[in-house]
Amino acid sequence: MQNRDVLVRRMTRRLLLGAAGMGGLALLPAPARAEETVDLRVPGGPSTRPITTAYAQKGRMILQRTSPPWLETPFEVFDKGVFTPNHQHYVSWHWANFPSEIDVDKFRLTVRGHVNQTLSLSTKDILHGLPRVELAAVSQCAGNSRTYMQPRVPGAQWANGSMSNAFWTGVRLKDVLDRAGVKPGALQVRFGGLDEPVVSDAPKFMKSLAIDHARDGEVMIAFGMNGEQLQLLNGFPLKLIVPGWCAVYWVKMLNDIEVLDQPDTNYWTVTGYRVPDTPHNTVNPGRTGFKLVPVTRNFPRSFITNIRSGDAVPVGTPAQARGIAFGGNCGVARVDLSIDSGKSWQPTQLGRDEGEYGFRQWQTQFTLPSRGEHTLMIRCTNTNGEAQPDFPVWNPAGYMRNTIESSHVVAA
Ligand SMILES: Nc1nc2c(c(=O)[nH]1)N[C@H]1C(S)=C(S)[C@@H](COP(=O)(O)O)O[C@H]1N2
Ligand SMILES: [Mo]
Repeated sequence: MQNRDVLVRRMTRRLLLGAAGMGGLALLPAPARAEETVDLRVPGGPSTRPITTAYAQKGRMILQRTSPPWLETPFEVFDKGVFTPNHQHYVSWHWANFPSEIDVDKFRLTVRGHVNQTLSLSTKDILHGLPRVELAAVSQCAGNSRTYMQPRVPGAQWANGSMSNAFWTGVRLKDVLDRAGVKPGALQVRFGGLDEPVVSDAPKFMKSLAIDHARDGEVMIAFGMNGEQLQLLNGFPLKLIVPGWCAVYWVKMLNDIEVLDQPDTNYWTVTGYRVPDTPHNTVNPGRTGFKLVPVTRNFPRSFITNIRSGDAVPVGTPAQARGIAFGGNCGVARVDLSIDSGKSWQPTQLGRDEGEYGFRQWQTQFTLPSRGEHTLMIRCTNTNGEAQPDFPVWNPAGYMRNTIESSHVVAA
């Protein structure tokens, strides 16, 4: 990320060139030929998925569904650095009906509802009329890692790659709301994008935030990711960034902001994306009668990225372990490794802090004392003192899966 200013200048110029750079992207690729597959090591299978390179602006991705696209970041990408390259940033949409081409000269972001003045902002207004802010943040689908839930639950069978970290550039949502002038009595702010349901009686995708959250000065409207304009599949030209919160709130192709003085009753806010109101949102399979609440923030997680289950590790000599962690809704305080199935833990060294909402690299050396099978475990504790659970989170919708991750290795 050197030369950030140069990158942002270049991005700005390109964004203002209009649709030229985005014109006519083919969103529906040729049917995937499963020439290359990846083994996600899903207990009980099916374990393999095709790899695709057929999507506009995207490189090698795991194909979970063709249309609307669900493209997963291959796990080895997380071993290469804390910022997920744009061409491998995961993709998820609810409805297939979204534009493949956007004329940025015609594009407008509307701010309306319980405000003094309705706004219709062009991309130029956003790029040049408001203070610019930048921040690293992990976008994680609430369904990330769902495929590892046991018993299995319906929904996108994501492995651990429906998460990505980027350095976002944009403007504060607060500044945009202030310009419209929020009236007293405002309760929530609802966000919608250019995508539409494929059938008319299905609910348009929208999400809302409480008014104080929307005005916290951190929630932003991004036009850049990792020093380039947003990729189309990731929400070009504007995307809401809600640092520390689940990606379902990060509305893509954002073109409508509505300040509400009544609670939002739309499907995606009151019915979709809900979890048990229990610690860690977990319940025992089969249990019923619990209260459901909306998914909200992220929780701390950590992964070993350079060693996989089944790998051989030399016995009696130091080996290197490394990976990534994130604190959820705050920074990473520590990441600890266990090489004896969780009986004892050793601290790891944390890499550079790129911002509390982003990935943090960790690394350490360890020595396996004896031949045979060993279980490595990795545990993140965040700056609020919250650690990963040592049991697997489970709920019927398969959201917010979390546990201390294990790798079973063989010392030889
Ligand atoms: N407009 C719009 N925004 C959306 C969605 C959507 O369907 N439409 N899906 C949400 C969900 S559930 C996820 S996980 C993220 C995925 O963002 P990405 O494709 O940029 O990775 O977008 C969120 N924002
Ligand atoms: Mo999601």
